[in-house]
Amino acid sequence: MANLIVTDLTCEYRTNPLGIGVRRPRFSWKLEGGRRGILQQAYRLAVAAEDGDFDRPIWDSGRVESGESVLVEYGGPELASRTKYVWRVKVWDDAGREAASEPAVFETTLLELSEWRASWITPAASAIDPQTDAAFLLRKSFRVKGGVKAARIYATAAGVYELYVNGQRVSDEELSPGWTSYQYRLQYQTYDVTELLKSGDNAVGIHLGDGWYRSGMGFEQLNYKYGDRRAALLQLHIRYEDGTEEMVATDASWRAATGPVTYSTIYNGETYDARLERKGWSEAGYADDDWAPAETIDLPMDILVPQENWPVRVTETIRPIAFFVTPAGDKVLDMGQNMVGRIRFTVEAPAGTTIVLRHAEVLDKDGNIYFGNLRFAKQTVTYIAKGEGKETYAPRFTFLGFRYVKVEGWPGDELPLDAFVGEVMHSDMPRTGDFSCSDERVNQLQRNIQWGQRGNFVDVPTDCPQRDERLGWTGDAQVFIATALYNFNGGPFFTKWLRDLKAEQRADGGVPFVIPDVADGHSSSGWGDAAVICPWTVYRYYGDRRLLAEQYDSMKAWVEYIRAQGDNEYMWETGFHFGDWVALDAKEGSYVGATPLPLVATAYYAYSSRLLSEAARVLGRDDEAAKYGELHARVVQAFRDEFITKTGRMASPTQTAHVLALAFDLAGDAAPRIARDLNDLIIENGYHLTTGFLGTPYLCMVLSDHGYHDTAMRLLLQDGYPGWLYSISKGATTIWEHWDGIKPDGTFWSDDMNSFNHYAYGAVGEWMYRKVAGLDMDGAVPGFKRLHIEPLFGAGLLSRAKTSHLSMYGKIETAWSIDGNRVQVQVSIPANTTARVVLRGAAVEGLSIDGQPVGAGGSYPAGVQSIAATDRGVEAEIGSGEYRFAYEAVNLFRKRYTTSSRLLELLTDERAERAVRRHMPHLFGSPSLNFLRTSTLRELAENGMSRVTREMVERVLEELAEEK
Ligand code: RAM
Repeated sequence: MANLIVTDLTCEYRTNPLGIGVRRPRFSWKLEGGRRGILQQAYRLAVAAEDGDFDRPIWDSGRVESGESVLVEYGGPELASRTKYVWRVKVWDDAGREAASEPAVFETTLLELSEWRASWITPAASAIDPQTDAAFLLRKSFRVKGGVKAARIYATAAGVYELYVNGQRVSDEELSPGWTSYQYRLQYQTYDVTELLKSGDNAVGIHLGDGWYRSGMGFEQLNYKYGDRRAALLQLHIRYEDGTEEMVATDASWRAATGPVTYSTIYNGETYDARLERKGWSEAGYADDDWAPAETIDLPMDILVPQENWPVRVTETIRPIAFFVTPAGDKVLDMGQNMVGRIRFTVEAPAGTTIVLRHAEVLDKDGNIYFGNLRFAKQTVTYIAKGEGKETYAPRFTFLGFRYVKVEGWPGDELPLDAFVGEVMHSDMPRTGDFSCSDERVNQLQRNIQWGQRGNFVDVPTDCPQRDERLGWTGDAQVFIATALYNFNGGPFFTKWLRDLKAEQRADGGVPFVIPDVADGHSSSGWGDAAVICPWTVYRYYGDRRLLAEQYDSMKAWVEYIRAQGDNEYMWETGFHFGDWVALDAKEGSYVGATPLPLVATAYYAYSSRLLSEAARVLGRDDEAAKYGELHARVVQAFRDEFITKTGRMASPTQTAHVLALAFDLAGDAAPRIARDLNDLIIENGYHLTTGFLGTPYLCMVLSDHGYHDTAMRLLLQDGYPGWLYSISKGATTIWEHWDGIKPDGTFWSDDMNSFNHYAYGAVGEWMYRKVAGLDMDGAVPGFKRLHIEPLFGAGLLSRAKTSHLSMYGKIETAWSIDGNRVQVQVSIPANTTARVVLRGAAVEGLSIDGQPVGAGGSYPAGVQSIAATDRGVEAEIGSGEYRFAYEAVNLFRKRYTTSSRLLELLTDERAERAVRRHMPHLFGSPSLNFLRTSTLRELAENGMSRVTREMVERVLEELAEEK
């Protein structure tokens, strides 16, 4: 038997992190090794001082009988500030094997605010106009004696900054300090600069741009600014071998100037005049006599928090795939991908040559580059060459959303492709998910979802990355979070954002539309619910109880806010709501879908009160669990009384009304009928959806959950308008804001709100993982400790699907393939987890595992605890390891209606088709149903059809029989 290994040690989600600011950090590790069914029996955690002397540990948990291996809290004496610790873990598994990890480290940051000695500084107003558009340079020289043991910089800015020591960039982190609700919280960063210091003269430099702080943020040109004056704050701590320490901090002795960046904002881009570069400005010995003095400025210190989110980085570079000249005569580069980040280019040009890059997402139907949807955002980068040979440049204080770049002023007629490179920027979250299947269009959809996530996870979960908006829309975040967390590890990302949400929540519990709040509006149903849904989802995916506990009051305040609205405590019928935003059933000229707002609002009210009650239960607040459980039950009752008829139909005929009632379990006994009605609605609409932001995320999920997975699959694979694959047929490489962003005739939906990189509809990704590929977690246990694997196959429309998710326990994989009735399901289950595998259409006889037949009642292969027949197929309980199941499926693709096959027969003959045309003319004539060509009818007949159609078809069949 191979050895047990304990590996992948992380502290607060990170590997060997610097800058840990929590007092009780949490540790996670993974087990691996050599046999199936591994469960951790016990662990022993130890934390030692920097010297790694575990004989004299700072904390030793002793052997703890526990299966916990994720986010296990430090339990030792108080940790010291700015201190490195070494930790390790030993584990025992259920077979009595033991394993000890390699040591890992974490380092605390400034744990007390009082440790901040630095002052906020900015160029002296008397010398440099504080309102100048130009970025500032701030510098300071200092001496270092020999023998530096360690040196750290703690720094932040009101603005965005880049940090240099002795002429070198200190870090590859971009757009620091990121965007938070600056009035309440501002992240500072920790950098290890030990290697950059030298004995003797040194210098530190800060390049300071406007960023989110002063750029002017907010849609419709709100141009909200946090403050007028940019400033920087920095503290460098040098620790010498001899035990002494020195500190360099921002104060009035620093020197200030403006530099080559003459303009930069988030929406508009950056202007860089290379002739204004100050060569060597962050090096020792640079003559800064003609620089201005810095002055201190009074900005708050109590808003400082250590970096919480993954930093933004360039995570990938891509080359343009083409250069072309448009019909309008513009020189344009095609990056081949709608991306977010920037272009870096290298040029040789005479001094003063001005090169202008204008960034856009799409071409119009004539092939010209289209800027209309950017609204007021200029997304323009201007570079003025210094004329000293090869010059390389990329903007620093902005990011752009684009696939096409119009280049003006480039020397020469052609744009040489190798002079340009696209740098993709976003929060550098570890990628945790993959999905692929036999339909390449769906694979493109998955790529588009992931690109959409990357482009809109630039420190804040935004609606879009290109126009004058790029805001942390709460509704978009809540619909997408479940998909997001399959794709990338979003623990730290959402921790930071939710703390901002909590900080900006109103006293009455109302939640701003966007977080950070720069938009002046609050508390729409489906948007404010992010306060509840997001912390709950993070808890579900990572078992992060601490975040749930932290956010609990915010969750509760939101539910209480709803309760206080209007006269009816159990419904939400008042106020402004975005509703089923941009749904296709919206009235002409409106963005708000046809689903009644009180229905939407009450549905979300029910859902949020249920999650709140569950959160209370998890946190051991039993009274509140009961209280909100009761509230939930009453809201559900009110919903039923108002929105479901006595005979069990939805009173509102929209797809989204049906979807929400089912998704949030509001329908009770009426659920089967409502699900069937929804299925009918979809089929009668020719397998097209009409749903918007709130209905779409759950549409396929509720169909699959209520026995209509085939319909869900047909919706997914619909490549006509509207549907997910429609945009792909139009060449999309990201998810669009509107189903008809580009219409079938090539024209645009409209200029005023038409993003081509909006992740909301990418929320279908969760269903692809959970239902199509079958990689899901058990409802009762958080963090993927207990897995539920149940691929639904679906009408033979795909022949295979494959997915993986890197959970906190390790990598989960599922893969299935179908050939005729022959089904193969392969799974890989990480150590210290267990899984229930449901094999649809399988029988115990005829099932094999790893090529070995499983006899009824026989003994099971290693790792398999039980195998049982159910009405769905076979259920196997397994432990960790890799397994290959194979079987002949029975009844997998059952025909739903017997009339279908008869109709199909009839339709093969012309006489019958004529009869159908005669008896069901509306199927062919009516505009709403004109999709129903005979071929469609035949397809319906083959794959099950709606109630209405079925009844009519039956009538036709009867009459045909009589004619005979
Ligand atoms: C727009 C954005 C965003 C949406 C709001 C309601 O500004 O498209 O995605 O959440 O409207």
